[in-house]
Amino acid sequence: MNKTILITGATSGFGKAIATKFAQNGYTICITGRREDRLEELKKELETTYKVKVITLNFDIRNKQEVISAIDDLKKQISRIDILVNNAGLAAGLSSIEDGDTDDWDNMIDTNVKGLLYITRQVAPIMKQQASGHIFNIGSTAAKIVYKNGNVYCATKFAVDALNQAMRIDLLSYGIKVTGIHPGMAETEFSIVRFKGDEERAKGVYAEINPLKAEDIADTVWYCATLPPHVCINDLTITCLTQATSFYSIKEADRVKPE
Ligand code: NDP
Ligand code: 8X3
Repeated sequence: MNKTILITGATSGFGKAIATKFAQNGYTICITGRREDRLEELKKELETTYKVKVITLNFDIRNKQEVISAIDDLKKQISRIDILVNNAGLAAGLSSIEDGDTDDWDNMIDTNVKGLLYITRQVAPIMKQQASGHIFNIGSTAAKIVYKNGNVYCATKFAVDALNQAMRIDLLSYGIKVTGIHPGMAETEFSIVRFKGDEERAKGVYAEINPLKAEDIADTVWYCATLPPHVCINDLTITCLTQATSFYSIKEADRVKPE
């Protein structure tokens, strides 16, 4: 049976890599994001290269009505959703709490927490009716340990971690797997967004650590999604070799290399 995956925030980074990985493996791909041109470009690329069906859903996840309409539209085009990847999210700014920009706070809370909830509220009933499905929630190492100036971003990811645990309990009776994936530093557009387009500053975050790549996260999601039906990975933290937690990391050059 042809399987379907819905990935939020697939116009770049993890979401795009996950869409590509599952397209390579024959899934019907549903991708969301605000940048319509990027959605259309990815659809064309995946359909041409992998001969799979790709459905684009162009909306802002912070807008509840847009989320409801998009999933209603999607239901007219597909008969089931096997996997939901709650990936869309961002960090905006990096400031001490007394200096924080409250618009940035609203943006992070509305996207990372409320957006994830809006989508899940529409998709979970479909999986419940199927009595099967797999929800991935993309948290972060910042969901486990808070770091300096990360305050509100970390709080949104702690919320994702809590919701991941809660969803697994609520959906336990319906054969729905719920998996939290918690990546450490990965070079995507994440830091460019966090630093409001300052590409030099963003590059500096990853310059000396040999960071994770988006494809590493796609491979991890694929691994979790292809385990036997009775096995559910609840929670998985993944970092590059030079990072231990959201707090401790070293430079690649300082790592002791084998003789
Ligand atoms: P990117 O910036 O590369 O991708 C973010 C994606 O989220 C884009 O596709 C973007 O699409 C989408 N998005 C953001 N805001 C909205 C919105 N309001 N409505 C709809 N879509 C939105 O970053 P990553 O791939 O790195 O980030 C993906 C997830 O991984 C995020 O939740 C992030 O917090 C998390 N993460 C990232 C880490 C990293 O180091 N990179 C580490 C740990 C977790 P568009 O702009 O087109 O709407
Ligand atoms: C993204 C990882 O450490 O840049 O969640 O906040 S970090």
